[in-house]
Amino acid sequence: MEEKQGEVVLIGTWASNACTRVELALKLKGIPYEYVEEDLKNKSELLLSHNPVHKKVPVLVHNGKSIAESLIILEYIEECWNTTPKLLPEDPHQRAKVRFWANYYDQKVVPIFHIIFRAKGKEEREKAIEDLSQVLKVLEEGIEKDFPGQNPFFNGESLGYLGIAIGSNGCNYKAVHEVMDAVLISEKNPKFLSWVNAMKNCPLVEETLPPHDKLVARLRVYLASTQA
Ligand SMILES: N[C@@H](CCC(=O)N[C@@H](CS)C(=O)NCC(=O)O)C(=O)O
Repeated sequence: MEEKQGEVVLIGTWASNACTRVELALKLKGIPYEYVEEDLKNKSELLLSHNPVHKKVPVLVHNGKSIAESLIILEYIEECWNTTPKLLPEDPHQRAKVRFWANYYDQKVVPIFHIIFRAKGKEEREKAIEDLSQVLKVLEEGIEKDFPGQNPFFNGESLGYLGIAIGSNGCNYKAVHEVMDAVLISEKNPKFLSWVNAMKNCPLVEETLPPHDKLVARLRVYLASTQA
């Protein structure tokens, strides 16, 4: 693919939560972009040249310059297109807090989903599901404490940085339940459930998340590969 100056290109793959984040931010800000679907089993020269360190998607290429890592890309978008809707709150302490919880989600929550997929046997899986509930409880309590009486997932009417960071992954929970034939996120985490359900109802999120059935099929392939 030939890169043209002045254009925004997203190198991604449809099933990736990290890529959904970037698409949500670009769409929210109304930034036109070209989407290039990457085959992760046969990585392109385009991807390898733009993300030689991690060799992962998403990569945003803006005016020929590449930015990798989804949360860093969100910050880049916010800084470059400093228009409304804003992804981050105005107050520096609130900004730090939403970054903190987005980072917590990536460090603590996301890895447990992978552990659940890779678990060998019922006992190992149940232990991981319990661990997931515990880390989500910490998230629920922390967010309630840091943002009393507020909804930090939205900036006013519009989805914000934390909503994008968590919703891109958490909103797919029903597909994960279907594939695992188990309830991973239950009423043990009622706030988390209500947060992601509210985000799922947001039309932009609905149109940007991978289609449920297509995602279920992809996750079944992933599960089969971990159990082989
Ligand atoms: N921390 C990265 C994670 C990116 C990531 O894991 N990308 C996956 C797709 S979801 C990937 O490109 N995997 C290819 C590989 O691991 O070789 C981010 O947030 O952008």
